[in-house]
Amino acid sequence: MTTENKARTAALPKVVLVGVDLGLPHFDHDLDELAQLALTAGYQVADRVVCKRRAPDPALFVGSGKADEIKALAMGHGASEILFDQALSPAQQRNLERHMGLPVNDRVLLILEIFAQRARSHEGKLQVELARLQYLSTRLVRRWSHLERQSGGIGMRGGPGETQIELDRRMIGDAIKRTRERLDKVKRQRATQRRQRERRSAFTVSLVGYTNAGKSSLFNALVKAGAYAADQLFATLDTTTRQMYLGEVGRTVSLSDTVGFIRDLPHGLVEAFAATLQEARDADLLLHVVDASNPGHLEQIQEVQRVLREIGADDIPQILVFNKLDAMAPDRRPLQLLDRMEVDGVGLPRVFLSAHTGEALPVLRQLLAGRVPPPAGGNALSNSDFWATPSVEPEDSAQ
Ligand SMILES: Nc1nc2c(ncn2[C@@H]2O[C@H](COP(=O)(O)OP(=O)(O)OP(=O)(O)O)[C@@H](O)[C@H]2O)c(=O)[nH]1
Ligand SMILES: [Mg+2]
Repeated sequence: MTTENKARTAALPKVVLVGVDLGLPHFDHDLDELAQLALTAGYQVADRVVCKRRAPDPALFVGSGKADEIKALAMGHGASEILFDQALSPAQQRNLERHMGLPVNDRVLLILEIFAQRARSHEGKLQVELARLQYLSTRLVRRWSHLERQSGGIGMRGGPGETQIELDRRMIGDAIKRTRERLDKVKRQRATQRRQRERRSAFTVSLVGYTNAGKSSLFNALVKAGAYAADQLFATLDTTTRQMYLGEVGRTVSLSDTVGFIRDLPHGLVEAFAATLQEARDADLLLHVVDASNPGHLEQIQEVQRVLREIGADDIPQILVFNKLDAMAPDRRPLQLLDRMEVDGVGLPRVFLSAHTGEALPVLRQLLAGRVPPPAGGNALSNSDFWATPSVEPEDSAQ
């Protein structure tokens, strides 16, 4: 780390990360993903606490002894905030803040914060705004109980606070309605653009995948566009679409880079980003990009499949792109760069490649070329025909 970087990091607010192992299979014992989310949101991680519980404590999520321990640790580090890996209920968050005397937030808010920092386009901003308003509407009571305590005093019970809550609820409700209407308008514009594309009978391919898998890097490698790729979670929030010429078949297909998925993606965000994700929903083919060098990549695949089901895109043909081949340990390198892998009972073509070095990129292009039906007017194939003619033979997968 350079001196300049060190100084910059030292100035960032410190946080203590907390993860509670409830025996769920996807629990991240090292809290690495939460740490990366925290870094992306502009915090520095002072310490990590992991504890085991059979079930969350309804009041504090952790036991009160553990809460004391976390508080002492946070004090010792001079931390200004505590971040939980799991979603906290409004009551748990409120109780924890009282107990700790520090702001306590969860993964959901962290993701919302990153989205808010990243949103660039009109549509992206509206989407984040909607998700934030929805999140806020469930936490309103907390904010106002805080104000009540301040302005309360003897003889001032209830009254003003409650009116304020009512007023605020209504304002938030109105704001949600307005934001939704504006988003609907953008959605209609998108639909028009899509129809125009369809009229040109463009074959559309969408890049989907877990955040940081390398979707934008692959997008750039395929179309030589300048999409923002960075070692941050949610580097991309807006869908970018470019035409990609497949010289192999003399056809142009339309390629879209999309927002990344993540475990426990706040539900409001999935809903808010439905317009962006619509691009994936309407694609003829999905390139599901996977960071093959990530030890948790199998769980990440499952998470992406879950979101695809949620947005109704699970019936679209998929090619698995196992990216970051260059970063895989030599003993994990597959013997074949092209094979099939079973996901949710379906055998999917899988290609190992590196968006960085360009290794095996031509294999993917070939695979794509083999899947693009001839231009309209020619012998156009339906999706099912397209899927019934795999150019790759089923094989036992290497992993
Ligand atoms: N070693 C290696 N790193 C890669 C490769 N492709 C992408 N990366 C790195 O992985 C990180 C994430 O890449 P992005 O292309 O931004 O990933 P993304 O899937 O678009 O991420 P989000 O937009 O945040 O969802 C960056 O640091 C890239 O440099 C690759 O083939 N090899
Ligand atoms: Mg990206």
